[in-house]
Amino acid sequence: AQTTQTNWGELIRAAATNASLKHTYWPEIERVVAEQIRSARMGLGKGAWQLFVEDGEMKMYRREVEEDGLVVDPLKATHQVKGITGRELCHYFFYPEYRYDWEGTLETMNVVDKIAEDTIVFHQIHKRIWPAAQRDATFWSHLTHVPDEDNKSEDSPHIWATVNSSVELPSHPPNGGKQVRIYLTIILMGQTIISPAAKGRELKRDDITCKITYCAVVNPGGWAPSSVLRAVYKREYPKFLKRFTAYVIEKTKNLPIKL
Ligand code: 6CM
Repeated sequence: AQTTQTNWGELIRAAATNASLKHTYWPEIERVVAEQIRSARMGLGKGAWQLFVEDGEMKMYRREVEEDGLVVDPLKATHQVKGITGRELCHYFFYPEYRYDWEGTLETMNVVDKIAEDTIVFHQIHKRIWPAAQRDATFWSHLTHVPDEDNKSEDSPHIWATVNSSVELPSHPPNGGKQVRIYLTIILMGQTIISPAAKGRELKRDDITCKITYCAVVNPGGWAPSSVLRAVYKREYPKFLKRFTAYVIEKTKNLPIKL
């Protein structure tokens, strides 16, 4: 039995900026981010996860779940990529200036509120997928880092994470336009592993590997045929994770390593 339980809330608070801590969203951000980190770190656990994509180091699992006839299958993906850090991974996922470069499902992205350097509120319109109606989403996004429990030495890099979670915005009511509002909770987490061979000398990109966990639960908000939705996810999630990680490798290859 586990005797000590990590207080993720405390660790997330320690990493947060003052502007985030003071915002009315903070209690929710802390709760959702803690819950997402806890479950991303848990691995596959006992749930009925089925492997539906395997491509090199990348593995994607889903649980088939429907709510009110809508597919809301939770997704859990793991991947390992050489040459980048968890911090770099989450940097390019979080900051809006890079999003159009890698997000293939995007029609438009707007920053509704930059609450702080580590918390941003977005409105996104996604590309229409035939035969369903177009979707949009409003969500806060929070960038954080916590000490690595598997590697407790003082100088070991932190685990970095970006969490996106839907929020209602009076300025952007759901189903106001021609889009159907989707609801999402997503975490992208990166743990940096440093090769023991690098000890005592300057670190090179060849010495580092990023262990990635990506979990997503997306409620499509309104009717969409289950088979089409599952086919879209099976195509789009692997495409996203491959394209995005290749993008981070390309962006960072000539930059100093940011642990
Ligand atoms: O996590 C990803 N992207 C983030 C930044 O954009 C953010 C976005 C999440 C939206 C994910 C939903 C996209 C699916 C839109 C189409 C829905 C169509 C329904 C009708 C089909 C019949 O967290 C990467 C997201 C990768 C998406 C596969």
